[in-house]
Amino acid sequence: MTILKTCENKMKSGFVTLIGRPNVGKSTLMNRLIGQKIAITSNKAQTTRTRIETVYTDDRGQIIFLDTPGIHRAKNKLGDFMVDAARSTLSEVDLILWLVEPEDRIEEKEEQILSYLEEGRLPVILVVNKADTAGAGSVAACQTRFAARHEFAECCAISALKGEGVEALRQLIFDRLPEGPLYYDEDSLTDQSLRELAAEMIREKALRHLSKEVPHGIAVEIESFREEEGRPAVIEASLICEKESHKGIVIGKGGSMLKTIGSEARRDIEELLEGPVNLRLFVKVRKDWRNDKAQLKSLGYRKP
Ligand SMILES: Nc1nc2c(ncn2[C@@H]2O[C@H](COP(=O)(O)OP(=O)(O)OP(=O)(O)O)[C@@H](O)[C@H]2O)c(=O)[nH]1
Ligand SMILES: [Mg+2]
Repeated sequence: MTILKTCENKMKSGFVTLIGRPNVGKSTLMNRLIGQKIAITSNKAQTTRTRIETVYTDDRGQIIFLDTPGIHRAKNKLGDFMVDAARSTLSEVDLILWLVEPEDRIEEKEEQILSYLEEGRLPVILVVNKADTAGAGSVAACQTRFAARHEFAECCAISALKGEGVEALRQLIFDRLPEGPLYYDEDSLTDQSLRELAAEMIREKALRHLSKEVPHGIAVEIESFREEEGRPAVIEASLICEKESHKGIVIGKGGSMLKTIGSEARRDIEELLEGPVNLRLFVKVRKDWRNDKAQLKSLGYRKP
């Protein structure tokens, strides 16, 4: 993204992070807020592994959103990296959106988040997501439970999935941001490269189709990415799994699992590149890569 040096009068702008426990709907909400699918989503916890920056610009100004991995008790080095990536955004932003679900109680992960919030003095909006799954009474009770533990700048209820309450939230965000310049070109959308987005789309299909511990041990590495005028783009990618016994599951009977992941991912990547794609997938094993510092680094799980 190119940084614009011009400064517009009376425009609002700033950085906003989305935090919360895994699976609460942070990535779904960020995609809604910018009106495009950039971050992958799934019903499996710990889908997002790195911080993802996106930009929303309209005549009110510009919001830079940071989607983050869910806060959880890390069980390996990848988990440590993820929690660090989420926590570090808290010192870089103007405003925090803390997402919870209507039935959530203040338990270990919530205590962890509260302790992070207490370290800074930034305004926090409590966002009760998945309001479509609960009655108004549960939503109000949830807000009361959380408001008893932290002084929120605002509380709101939304459904990121259905889009309900999302424009009202966008307005609340603009109301809270300072006047400032457009940090990025108004056409900017994300800091993620096409390679990174393609790899994530493949990982999303793996998360959606594989079960138990297998998808959590999957990483995707783009081996080659060739775009040529007038020809389908050729992308070769490897699905990395952490155990030999997972390899066969990822390939599936007669290659059926790999075929499903590949054809669904190809459709998404074709939409992204706006043209035909020839996607070739391979499966590799890198034993216990989630606990191997060098492997994590080479797979892109490193601090910027
Ligand atoms: N019913 C309902 N489901 C939702 C809503 N928002 C998100 N979901 C679902 O919740 C699941 C998790 O959504 P994600 O956006 O991947 O959650 P996340 O907080 O980014 O999760 P991590 O990346 O693992 O931390 C997905 O199956 C979404 O479709 C909502 O408003 N209502
Ligand atoms: Mg996510």
